[in-house]
Amino acid sequence: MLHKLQNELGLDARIIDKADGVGGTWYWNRYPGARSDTESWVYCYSFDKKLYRDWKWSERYPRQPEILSYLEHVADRFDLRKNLILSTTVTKAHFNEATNRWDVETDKGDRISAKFLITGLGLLSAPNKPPFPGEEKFKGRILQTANWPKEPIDFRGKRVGVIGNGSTGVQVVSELASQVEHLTLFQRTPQYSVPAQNHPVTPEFLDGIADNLDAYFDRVRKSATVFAFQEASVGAMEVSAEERERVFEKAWNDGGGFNFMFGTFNDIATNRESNAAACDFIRRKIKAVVTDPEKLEAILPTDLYARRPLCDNQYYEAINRPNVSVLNVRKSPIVEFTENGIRTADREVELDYVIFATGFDAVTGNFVRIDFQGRNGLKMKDHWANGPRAFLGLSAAGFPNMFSLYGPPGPFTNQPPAIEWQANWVAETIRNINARGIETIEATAEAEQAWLDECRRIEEMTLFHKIDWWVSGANIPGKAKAVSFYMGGFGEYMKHAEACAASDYKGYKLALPKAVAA
Ligand code: NA7
Repeated sequence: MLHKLQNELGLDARIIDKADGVGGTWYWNRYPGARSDTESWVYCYSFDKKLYRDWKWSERYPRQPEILSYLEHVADRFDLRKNLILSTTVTKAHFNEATNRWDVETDKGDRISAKFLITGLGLLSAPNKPPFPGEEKFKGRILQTANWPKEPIDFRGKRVGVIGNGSTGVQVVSELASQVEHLTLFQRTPQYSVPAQNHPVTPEFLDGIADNLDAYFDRVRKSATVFAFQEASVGAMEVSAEERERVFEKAWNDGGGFNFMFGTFNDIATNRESNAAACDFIRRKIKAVVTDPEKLEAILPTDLYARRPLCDNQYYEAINRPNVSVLNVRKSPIVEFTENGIRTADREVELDYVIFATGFDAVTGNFVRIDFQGRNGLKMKDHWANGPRAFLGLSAAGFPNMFSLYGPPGPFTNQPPAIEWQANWVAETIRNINARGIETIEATAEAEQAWLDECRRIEEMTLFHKIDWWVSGANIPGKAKAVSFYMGGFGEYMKHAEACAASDYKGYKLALPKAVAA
């Protein structure tokens, strides 16, 4: 976004970030095992052919340091650092109706006046750390995956507890199990995970994509989920049981969580019977690896397969190791931290480290932590008290000249190519607005409501809606159950946003300066 504004539109633009470097998610999440589970060659920018050709990813699923180096490289390459304000937190951003500008304040005392305010706050960036009694007594060290220290930690010979087994917990457990003396997983809800099947990638393979970059990314963006794999067009119940088994087996061997959910059949996330077939397949695979009956009982999922699909590097093999224990904390909850470890309802576990992999106050978390105020004193946290609402996920009614990249309720996809597309859309909108001397662009309440209704209509057709998890806000006690995403696929999302721009921004109100309008 900054590249577009600074280098293409020639605007005076700044990024403010609380971290002391670029990278966002990949700055903060430095935990052992952290890596993308999207193919590297679509987990990157596509706007610059030379950049795409020059950067050679080493693996199918790159590790956190490699992704962070890429983002640092991009910041240097496009001369972005001169407009970064780092180690700085935005505390307040109020729309000033007298000047039609945003007045932004930071914890460092900056006062910035801006015509446009664009957020890139991340949907999974406000960490959730549930409080447990007695943490202050614990003599070991408490760590949080989403706020991991920069210095390396040697876990060899240590007793490590991990709380949480989502994408993050699965990566931590898989990475640390063979290093530590003993690892205890404090697990609430077992999940379905399939192999990642990570492998090195060759420069020739990446060059092949670079040779047809526009066509390749055009196909990727026109898909529903914006991944590299071919999405399925057939339902699981439309084929024979033998064919279903063959397709699942192939996806298992090809690897990738999203591939397993969306590349096998087109109704795993919408049809209960198809979903049950996928669950049955994965459960059989888990049973073939986890031989200890007690661990198997703890780790075997029974819910719908309708959360963010996970993939792993030998996770179930790690669980099966003799130095790994799994405790079911739904049955026997964590009562407190003690001097020496964690006490659950039925035992005390001695630990040197406790790692919280307990997820995020997702989707709206960072929006409600900043004092955003639109017209008539409207606070974002009040506007969104019952869940996020914003036309196209980009613009909330009452918040003029504000755009949220990958804001809610927006696309549910592999993010980088989708965000890049939105950044282009926002840049073109700003170019248009400025060229015409328009002072404000503001989503109407009707367009915002219609978009939310459409998001709800689609989400209710999916099984994702039947589960209590971060997508619905249910992982945070007291948070309103909400519709957070547009689940109609990115291809359809682009059509909505393109139609909006082509109709001179139907769904937005455009206002000329008062003097001109009069
Ligand atoms: P997730 O997927 O929200 O997982 C958080 C995990 O932490 C999950 O297993 C939770 O269990 C568990 N949790 C949360 N609170 C508690 C308490 N109080 N006690 C025990 N266990 C708890 O977060 P991730 O970071 O793994 O992944 C989030 C996204 O980041 C992911 O989709 C990727 O896109 C990147 P629960 O399932 O709620 O029972």
